[in-house]
Amino acid sequence: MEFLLGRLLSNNLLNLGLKDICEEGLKDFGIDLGELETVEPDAGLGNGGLGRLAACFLDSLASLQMPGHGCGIRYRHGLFEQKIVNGYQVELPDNWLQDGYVWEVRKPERAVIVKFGGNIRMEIKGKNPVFIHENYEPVRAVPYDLPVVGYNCGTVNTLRLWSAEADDFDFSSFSKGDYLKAVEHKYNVENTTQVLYPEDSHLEGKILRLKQQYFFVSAGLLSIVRRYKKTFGTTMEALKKFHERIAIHINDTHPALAIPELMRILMDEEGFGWEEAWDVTVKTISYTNHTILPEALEKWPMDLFKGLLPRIYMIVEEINERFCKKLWEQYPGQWERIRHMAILSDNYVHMAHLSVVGSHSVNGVAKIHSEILKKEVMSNFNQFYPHKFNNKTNGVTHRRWLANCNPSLSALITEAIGPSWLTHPEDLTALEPYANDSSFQEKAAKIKRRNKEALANHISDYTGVNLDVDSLLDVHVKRIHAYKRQVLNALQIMDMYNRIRDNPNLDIVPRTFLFAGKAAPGYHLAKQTIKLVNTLADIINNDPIVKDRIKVVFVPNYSVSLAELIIPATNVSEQISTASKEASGTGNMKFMMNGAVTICTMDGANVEMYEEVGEENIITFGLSAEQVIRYYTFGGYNVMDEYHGDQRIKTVVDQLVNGFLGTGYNEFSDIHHLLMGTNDEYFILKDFSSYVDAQNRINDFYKDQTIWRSMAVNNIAFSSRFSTDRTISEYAIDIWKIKPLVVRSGRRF
Ligand code: 26W
Repeated sequence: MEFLLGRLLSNNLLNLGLKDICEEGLKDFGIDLGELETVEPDAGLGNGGLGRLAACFLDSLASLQMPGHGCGIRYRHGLFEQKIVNGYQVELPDNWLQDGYVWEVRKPERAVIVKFGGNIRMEIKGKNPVFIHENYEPVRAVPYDLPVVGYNCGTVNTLRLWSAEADDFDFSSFSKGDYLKAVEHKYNVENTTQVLYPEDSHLEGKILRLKQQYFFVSAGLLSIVRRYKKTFGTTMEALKKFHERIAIHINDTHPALAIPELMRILMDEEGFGWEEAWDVTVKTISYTNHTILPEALEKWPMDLFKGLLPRIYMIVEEINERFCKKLWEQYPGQWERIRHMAILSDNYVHMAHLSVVGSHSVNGVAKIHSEILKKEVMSNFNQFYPHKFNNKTNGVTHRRWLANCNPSLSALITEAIGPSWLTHPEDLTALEPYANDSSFQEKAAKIKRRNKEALANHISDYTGVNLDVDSLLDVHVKRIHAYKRQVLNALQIMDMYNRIRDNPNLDIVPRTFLFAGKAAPGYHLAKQTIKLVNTLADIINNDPIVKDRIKVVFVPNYSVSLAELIIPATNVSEQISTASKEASGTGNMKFMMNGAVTICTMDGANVEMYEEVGEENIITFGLSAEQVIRYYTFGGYNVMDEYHGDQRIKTVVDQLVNGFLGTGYNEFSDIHHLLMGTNDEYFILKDFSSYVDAQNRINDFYKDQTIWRSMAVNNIAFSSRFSTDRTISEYAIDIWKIKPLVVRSGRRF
């Protein structure tokens, strides 16, 4: 449902082997490619990690010459633009299509009709019941195709984005003279794909979102089946082999309606019986889970679901009935267990349950996350379907996130180890010996500094803050969320500030704390967190006692393009989620690839980064996932022990509400409540002390630049496992059973 593409121009040039020559050619005309690029709008058709992962997958699929395509929604408005006014987030619509979009090709001849609402009539034809959908609202789905260009291989796949369109006039209404009704109809239909929902970890049960889900799923499946029949024939024989030639992957539960929709098409349109259709469906579909936060697990009120999708509801009911019957056979009398696993229960349709039941593979996105799925969140399902569960650790495309966004570092790497790493990221490990090569270290450090200068220019343009390019750049960028613990970082900065005020000669390396990220518009705590960071920036950056040794900056409107500027300049990467909560993280990998040192909890993919790079090259702290889960299950934690037991903690918590920050007393009351009113649900205060210790270790390592630089180079070398080339190869072999389809043998550059 989301593809967070960012800009395509320079990435496509890189993958086509044309970037250098274009850069040179444009120079002759006095045009800078980097500047020209900024004319392209960022395609922000995603919220964060999940959508960006999908975009990285597309790059690796094409670059590995795999026949794999994307299917999504052409939102008229992508994720909102963030402005900061007086320290507060303000949302503006993202009008990314206003000047047209050069990469898309509209294909009106491939349009399909998606049907909403109405009623279902059953007829008996011969001996079999057939279901006829009547009085529905037809919505025309028009595809816009974007090319997905593989790296140096000739493969160009497709990302097909669907747009809802109505005929200019609804003639039946218009002929009756009801002009307004006709225009209203057009408006309502086109509303379906108007806007991306900006919540990335909390479900708002809005009917329009369910409509979006069915809209793109139905359109996508109708177009897949149409293409399949054209290629392999329309006979029942051919259709029964559907799963041998087609694999459909659902990115979280957002497209889970693919399960009942494929059942519907096979039964109602192609004449399959239930058993045959179910066999093909389960063998076709696979599912990735991206979050275990309970508030993010999708469930839809039954009534709303039934009204919008009457035929799909009937099919889900039948899936549920047959599933519960099987559970009953396996667990006779265990009503509670069955109720917990049912697809329909408590008046809701549980989309994660539907996804597990209707697919042949369920994977998490990092080892620890997949284990938590199996042992905790989906343990019942794992017992019932142990063969379905597996892990596929996330990655990022190292072509966009190293080669394209950090061309100088990339050239230095190629100079040292040759260019094979661009297509074989595992070759990056050949850099290891360079970690202690002082000339390489020096060159890498110079590049980092130049990247900081480029970032500093942007920041002074957008925030007026002058970034000290000689300071340690400590970066916390991602969506703002309690579990990601931007608040922990802010409290630690407050403590550091208090220490400087107490001892103006405190021995610390100059540091810039950079934050960026969007808050969901209705998420008050996240919005207060942004205000808190901006308030700290105001106080600290203007305090003469600090003498510019620490600075705080919040960079507005975090996006793919901004990440491409920030990440190559970063020294310290903050990955400090409450252990067990961050499924994987992918920003963590991008920073590592660009030679930042990570300060982190043992959560998500941080655990595997630690395994790869070794304990001497990463700074870890805090409770383990096991400890966190144990506290949640058995209790035993009291935030008052932290508050009263550590003067530093008491001071910074009190400073949130005692006027110290120069704002109204209630300005940060939600944050105060998060800490003190919920018994510190995210263990921010519990982890505070070990976080401060970890920050001190960073300080000490950075003082010795030889050590620091060797850590940085080791991080680049051992990031090789986190390329989506590795991730996609695993999906291809274990789940999709697809192989490269060579369109052009031999690499040209
Ligand atoms: C229903 C609202 C909603 C919208 C989006 C709920 C949940 C989501 C996503 C599943 C949230 C998400 O982006 N999850 C992130 O997925 C990344 C890619 O796998 C992981 O790296 C992140 O850890 C995970 O938070």
